[in-house]
Amino acid sequence: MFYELYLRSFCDGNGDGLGDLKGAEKKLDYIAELGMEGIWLLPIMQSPAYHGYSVTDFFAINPIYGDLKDLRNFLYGAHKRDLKVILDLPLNHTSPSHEWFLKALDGEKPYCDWYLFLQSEEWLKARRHWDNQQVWSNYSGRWVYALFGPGSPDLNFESPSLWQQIKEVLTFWLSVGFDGFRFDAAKHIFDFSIEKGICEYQHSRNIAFWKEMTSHCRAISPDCLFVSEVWDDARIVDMYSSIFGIGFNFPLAEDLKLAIASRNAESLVKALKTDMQRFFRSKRSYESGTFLTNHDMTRLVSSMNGDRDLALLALTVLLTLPGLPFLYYGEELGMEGVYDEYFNEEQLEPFLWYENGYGPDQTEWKALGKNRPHGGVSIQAQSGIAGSYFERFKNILRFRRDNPWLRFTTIKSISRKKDLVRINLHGSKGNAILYHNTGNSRATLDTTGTPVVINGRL
Ligand code: ACG
Repeated sequence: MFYELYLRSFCDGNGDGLGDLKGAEKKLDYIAELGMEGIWLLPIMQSPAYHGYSVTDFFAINPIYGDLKDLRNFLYGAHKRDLKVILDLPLNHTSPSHEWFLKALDGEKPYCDWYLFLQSEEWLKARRHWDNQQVWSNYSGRWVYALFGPGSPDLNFESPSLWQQIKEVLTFWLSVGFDGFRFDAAKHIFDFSIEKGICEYQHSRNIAFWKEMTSHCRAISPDCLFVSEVWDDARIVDMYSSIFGIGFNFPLAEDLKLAIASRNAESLVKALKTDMQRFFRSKRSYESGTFLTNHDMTRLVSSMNGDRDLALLALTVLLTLPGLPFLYYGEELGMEGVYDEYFNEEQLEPFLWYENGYGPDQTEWKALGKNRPHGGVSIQAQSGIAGSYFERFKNILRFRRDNPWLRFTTIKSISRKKDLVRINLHGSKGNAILYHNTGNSRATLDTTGTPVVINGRL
C-alpha cells in the first residue's frame, strides 16, 4: 500500500503553517503504522502554484518544503522504516515563469524549440478532448500550446535536446535517493498533431518516449518503481501500463465507487468481472495500481454521499483485490471534499491533527471549509476510540498489511446472491472466498469448510 502525500497539507515542521519535509519526517512512524509500504509524494519542485504541477526549476525543491538536506533526511527516515518513496514528476509542461520558457519567448536556442508556438491561425480552433477547452494561451502576444491552461505551457518533445534534459532531471532525483516516479499526464507528451492542427494523442510516440525514459532510470537503478497516470478507458491504460510496471487503474476506481455508492451488487459484479477479464486479456504484463480517490477527485466519504459505512465497504473491496493499492492522505480520517475543476482545493484541505484545528504540526495554509474543527474528524478525536471511522479504517488496512499475498492473487470467479457479492481468489496460499454485503440489512451464509473473509453486515 502506498500513501499519497500532499506535503503542504500534512504536517508543519517549522511553524509557518505550511506542511513540509521536516514535518512529514516526524510522521513517518504514523504512515508506517498504517501499514504502508511506500509514499507517493506530490510534486515538491520549485513552483509558484499551490499544487506544484507547474514547475519553475526541475532541479530544486520548493523552499516552503525545505531543502535538499531535509529531503535526504526524509528519505533516510522512510527507508529505515522500509517505506519506498516515489516522486510525482510533471514533465509534460512547465510554469510560464520557468527560465526555459522566458528564454524561449526571447527566441533563445534551444529553448525556443522546447515549446510549441502557433504556426497557423487554424490551430487556434483546436480543443481539449474532454471538455472542449481552448489549448492555446497568449504570452506577451505569442500563442503557445498549453493544454492545461496558461499556468502551464506544454513542453515540445519534438526536440532531442529536451529528451536529454529530461534524462538529467531523472538522474538527479534518483541520485538524491527516490525509489521511482509517478509520471504525470503520461499520455500528453505528444498530444497535438502539427500535421492536422488538432489535439490528437500520439500513443506510439508517447510510448517510445516513456520506454526511453524508464530504461534510462533502470540503467541507474534497476529496481526503480514507476506508476503511470493515464486517465482514460481501459484499452488506453493497458497500452501504457506495461512499460511502467504499474498503471493506475482509473476505470476500476470509477466503476467501484459508482457501484458501491448505489449499493448495486450487480454493478459491482460487473465492474469486477470487467477488470478481471481485462487483466487476463493483457496477460498480466503489469500490476494494477488500485485506488479509489486521488487529489484530482472528490474524496471517498463525499463520493459515498456522506455514508461512512459505504466508504469503508469500498475500502474493503479495494483492499481485498489483487494489485498495489494507493490511498490518498486524509481518507483514513474520513475527510470530505468535492472536486471542482474551477476551485480545485476542497479535496486538498489540511490534515486535521487536532480537534480545534490548532497545535504543533497542524498545517494552516488554507482555511478548513469542508472538514471543520470540532467536527470529530481529527486524529485527536478519533485515535484510540473504538468504533471511530479512523480505527475501523485502520483495521481494514491492517487486514491488508497482514495478508500481503493478496497483492498477487488472481480472481477465479465472481458471483452474487442478492446483495452478497462473492469473490473467489487464488493465491500462493491457496484459495480464499470473500463476501461483500452491499445491502442495507444483515445477511447470513453457510461458511462451513471454506476460508472466508466477510465484510459488511452479516
Ligand atoms: C494530472 C494531475 C493533475 C495535474 C495535471 C497537470 C495532470 O494529476 O493534478 O493538474 O499537471 C486530464 C489529464 C490528467 C490530469 C487531469 C487533471 N491529471 O489527462 O493527466 O486532467 C477525462 C480525460 C482525462 C482527463 C480527465 C479530467 O480523458 O485525460 O484527465 O477527463 O477530468 C472516464 C473516461 C476518461 C475521462 C474520465 C473523467 O474514465 O474514460 O477518459 O477522463 O471518465 O471524465 C494540476 C492541478 C490542476 C491544474 C493543472 C494545471 O491539479 O488543478 O489545473 O495542474
